[in-house]
Amino acid sequence: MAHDQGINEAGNQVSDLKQNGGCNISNEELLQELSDAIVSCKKDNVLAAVEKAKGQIAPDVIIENGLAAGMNEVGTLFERGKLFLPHVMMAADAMTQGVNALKDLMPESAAGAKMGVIVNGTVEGDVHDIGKAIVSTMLQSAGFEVYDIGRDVPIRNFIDKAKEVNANMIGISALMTTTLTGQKDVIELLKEEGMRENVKVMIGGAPATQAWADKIGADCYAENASEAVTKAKELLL
Ligand code: B12
Repeated sequence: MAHDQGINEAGNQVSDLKQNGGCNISNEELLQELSDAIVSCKKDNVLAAVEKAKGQIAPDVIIENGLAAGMNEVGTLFERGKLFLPHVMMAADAMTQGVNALKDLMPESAAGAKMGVIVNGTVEGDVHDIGKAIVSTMLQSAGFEVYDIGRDVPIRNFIDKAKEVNANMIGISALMTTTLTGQKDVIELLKEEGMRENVKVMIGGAPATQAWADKIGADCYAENASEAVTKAKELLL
């Protein structure tokens, strides 16, 4: 079964590293190992790969080009029927733990409030929060003050939280075509509340696109967390 193959591949890679003492391993190989570890759906493989890579590769690159790349592969295997929901849940849990193991290396900037206040969450009806959490972490380490309001968040809560913390921007994640309209609903409610002029909106998530952002009147769309940081800086600084 493909799933077992994945586990074996990642397991072998971990033991290869041990054999050569972790020396002379290229960044490319380490990133591949991180990705394979996610595909193995095993937390221990992921944590071992993160431990190995973190002395050599920047945490944001480990996350985007290693772990997230593996998660995308998991998505593809899931779509092809080669992995099943329990595997995806295990991979998601391993991914979250891998990202958590890197958080200490991404210190919060003291600049926070000066750079801008951002409320970030995943829309109502949608429990996917791995990508959104990565975006929050990267925005925070770039110096923004970030309020991550979680997943499956009612539309009204985005607005209430933005009011409460006087936010300059709202980030809205949606991972399913069926929940994408939640991004539009947040913008509509912002308008109704007379807040649209003062609060920028950034959208993201796999089914979101620039064309969708234009259609619903979002200020920007970002494809990944690094781009989210670049675009937030462009809009808020
Ligand atoms: C992991 C996963 C899960 C996990 C989620 C765990 C968690 N805590 O998040 C679990 C197992 C719980 C799950 C459940 C379900 N899932 Co699911 N899941 C996935 C999977 C495989 C990967 C998503 C992921 O984490 N990717 C890795 C991260 C790093 O990438 P990302 O989320 O895209 O985030 C990046 C960018 O998009 C961007 N970004 C993300 N958010 C934001 C926000 C802002 C503001 C910005 C600027 C950028 C940004 O930056 C991030 C970092 O680079 C996808 C497949 C896929 N290809 O996406 C399916 C997928 C999203 N799931 C799907 C489905 C259908 C479901 C379920 C309904 C179960 C089912 N019956 O199959 C339930 C949903 C229940 C619900 N109501 O929400 C479908 C959605 C189809 C659709 N309608 O569009 C997908 C596409 C799989 C598929 N092809 O069928 N899932």
